[in-house]
Amino acid sequence: MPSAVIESLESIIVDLPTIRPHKLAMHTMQNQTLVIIRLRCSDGIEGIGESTTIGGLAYGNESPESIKQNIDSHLAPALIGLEAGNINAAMQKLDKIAKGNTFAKSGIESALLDAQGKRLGLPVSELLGGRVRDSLEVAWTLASGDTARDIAEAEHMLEIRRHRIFKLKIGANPLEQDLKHVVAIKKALGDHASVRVDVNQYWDESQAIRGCQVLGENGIDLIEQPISRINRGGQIRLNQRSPAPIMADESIESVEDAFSLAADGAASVFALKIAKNGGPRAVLRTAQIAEAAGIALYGGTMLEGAVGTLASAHAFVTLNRLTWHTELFGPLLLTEEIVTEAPVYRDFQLHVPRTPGLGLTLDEERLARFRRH
Ligand code: MUC
Ligand code: MG
Repeated sequence: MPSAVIESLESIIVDLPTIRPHKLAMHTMQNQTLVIIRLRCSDGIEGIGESTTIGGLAYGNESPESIKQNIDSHLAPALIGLEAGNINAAMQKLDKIAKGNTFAKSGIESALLDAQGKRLGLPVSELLGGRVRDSLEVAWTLASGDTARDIAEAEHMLEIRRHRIFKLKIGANPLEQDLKHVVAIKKALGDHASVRVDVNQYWDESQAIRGCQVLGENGIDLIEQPISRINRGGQIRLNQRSPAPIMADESIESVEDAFSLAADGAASVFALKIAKNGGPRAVLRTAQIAEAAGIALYGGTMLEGAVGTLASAHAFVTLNRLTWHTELFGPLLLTEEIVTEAPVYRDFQLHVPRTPGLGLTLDEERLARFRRH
């Protein structure tokens, strides 16, 4: 049987409404923009992927528009005619012709895996070596900007058994105000919930010394990216003195960043994100570096919709230990989906499908309605 080749690769920008504004230190999301990848192969199989970021260029080096432009002008033409099932060859070619661009590459790697899974009748997790669990515990982010509203939201999530881990987005307000907000939420939820914070690099080291101390003393489990990714010395010092563990997020923009952070002892937990490593296979290389260095793992998100969320989930279910669980709640922040069957969240967990590929089908009508023209 002649092997299938890649015939075309389309990138589609999709704008979807969110259930409420989502306040991060650097940006307040009023909606979310996805970049959906459709990879068509000569055997009639289509693979889908997603390359999504947060807040245009506010979070990372790629925006939805630059992702689409770089795929259309550079990455897609390089793939046409290549063997669709040889994911190593395809991704090596992309790495040769394009530096960085991990968000764009992540959507493409996901689409290649989805297509190959459908071709072989296997879920993506099995292409990645096999799953060791079927579901993942999922944290929820409290980011309404209002303490009372956040507490009510958390209590509701506990009651309906959807989440019992909460991440609070802080850093935009004065330090003392943020600390009061976090401590009030932890006090209200008590031992029923794990409460963590994400500062998104907004403190300087002097603020972080006090911030980490107060949060650690008040039962906050985990502190994500308290200071700038550029201040490596500060990250090393905080990792040594903070009473609560420090997690690296923005500090990891590539697998090589993960290696250098591990070598320097700059964090004791890594947030794994397919978008920031270049795909579900690439993120597992960062996981392996962390495992070798004794660094704990957390399954992160760029607030992708169903496609990017399940591409992440298929990678995360293959991991030996995910000490800090995941935050794969992106689809739950959206009021609309562009797939026919939404991912299943039940009993604090995301349940990962065992059907071929990612286990998703695009809903053509909704895709047509929400795509940007
Ligand atoms: C981030 O900085 O981790 C993940 C969850 C959330 O609410 O925002 C993201 C991005
Ligand atoms: Mg983060």
